[in-house]
Amino acid sequence: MSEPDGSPSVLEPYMGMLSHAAVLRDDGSLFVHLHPAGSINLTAQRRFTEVEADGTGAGAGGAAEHQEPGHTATPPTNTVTFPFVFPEPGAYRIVVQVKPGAEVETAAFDVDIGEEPSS
Ligand SMILES: [Cu+2]
Repeated sequence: MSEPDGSPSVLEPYMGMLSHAAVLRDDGSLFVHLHPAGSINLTAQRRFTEVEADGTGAGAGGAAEHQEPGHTATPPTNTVTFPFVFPEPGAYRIVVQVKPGAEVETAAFDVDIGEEPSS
């Protein structure tokens, strides 16, 4: 996220988290509330961490592994990422809230998750 002059916004935590997001499926069969560090259940969190660990091995990937949401000092950032695995193909809406200043801002993104390519 950026300021009008192009400089990176500094996101402020609110309600204890740097950002809040929701993932909804168009047929109403799924609603998940997410936080950047993951407020999802431990199994999903672990799965994500494993995926990350087995995957591209992005540098200091393991560092965030055992951080507890809301109990760690968050360095200033204008980027948030959410651990989430779409359970199945379909049309989803992702709603993300951040607080780059005094006001909370909300954005919605519609995504179509296709079938996994069969190998
Ligand atoms: Cu939240």
